[in-house]
Amino acid sequence: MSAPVRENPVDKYLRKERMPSIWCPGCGIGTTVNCFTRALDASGFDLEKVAVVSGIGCTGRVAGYLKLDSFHTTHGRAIPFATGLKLARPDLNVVVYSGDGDLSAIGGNHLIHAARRNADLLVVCVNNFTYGMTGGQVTPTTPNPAIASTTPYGAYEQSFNLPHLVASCGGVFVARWTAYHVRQIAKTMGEALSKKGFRFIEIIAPCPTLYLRRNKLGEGLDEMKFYQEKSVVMNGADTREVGLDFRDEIPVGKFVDIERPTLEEAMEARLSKALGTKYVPYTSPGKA
Ligand SMILES: Cc1ncc(C[n+]2csc(CCOP(=O)(O)OP(=O)(O)O)c2C)c(N)n1
Ligand code: SF4
Repeated sequence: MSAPVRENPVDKYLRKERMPSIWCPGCGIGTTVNCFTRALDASGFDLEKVAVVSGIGCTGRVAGYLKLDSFHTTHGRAIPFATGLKLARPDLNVVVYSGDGDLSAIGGNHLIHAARRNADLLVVCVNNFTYGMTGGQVTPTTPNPAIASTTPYGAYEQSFNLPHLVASCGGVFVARWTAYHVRQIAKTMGEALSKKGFRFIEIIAPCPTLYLRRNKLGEGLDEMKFYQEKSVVMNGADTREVGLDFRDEIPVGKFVDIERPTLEEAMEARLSKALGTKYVPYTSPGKA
């Protein structure tokens, strides 16, 4: 007699009919999705009220594998799509899930303005330091002097320190972990899901197929060992100090957790002050 098969507690969050995923063995993206489903599981949120928006790329595929209202949008446009969704349906918890290239290269302008406005979004950025889906080109986060298909002699441009970029533009919650820190990611995602305003979680993740191979850094497991050895927990660190160098220490933790009015709150406060009784409060299907 065969033993009963136990259901994986995260199965109900996944579109299993779409499995297996496109992700390569050792890729860190799936690990982050596992953490996200665990955060949802622990949060007890009504899943009808959680929406995920992705752009393009290997990370952009996350939206398609989650059994939630999920949207796979165009390259770099996940944040404006999500901002519109949130304004139309303020009752939704809107999560943007995308890669470093999608968010900070073609989508960089949207990233900084959403943080400045304090748009009520949780943004999860899987940073593998490369354009995975299109063959390993250099991105704004590729550390100097890593090899990419477009920098065969090593990257030479200054790379973005994403936590500092977002914090300096006004993000209210900024954290970084690596794909090795699965419990911390799930806990931080849970915390961020419950907070209002522009929340940003960067997850440093392996892309064995392109970034690791090109830089002769081994397999996904080797990279996990590297994250274990090189990560330094620096909760509350000044984000100016958390930039990443090639193969040097990786500051991780929750760097920023502040309060300020969200885009919608600021708009309502300003308009009701300016217009007094003439102001008609904003209504929508999700808002009385
Ligand atoms: C307007 C436009 N330009 C370029 C592309 C090609 N493209 C698809 S995915 C991608 C890079 C994605 O990289 P990243 O966001 O780092 O995600 P990863 O694949 O590494 O997870 C690019 C340039 C596109 N789809 N649309
Ligand atoms: S190419 Fe890289 S980022 Fe894309 S699935 Fe493979 S390992 Fe992951």
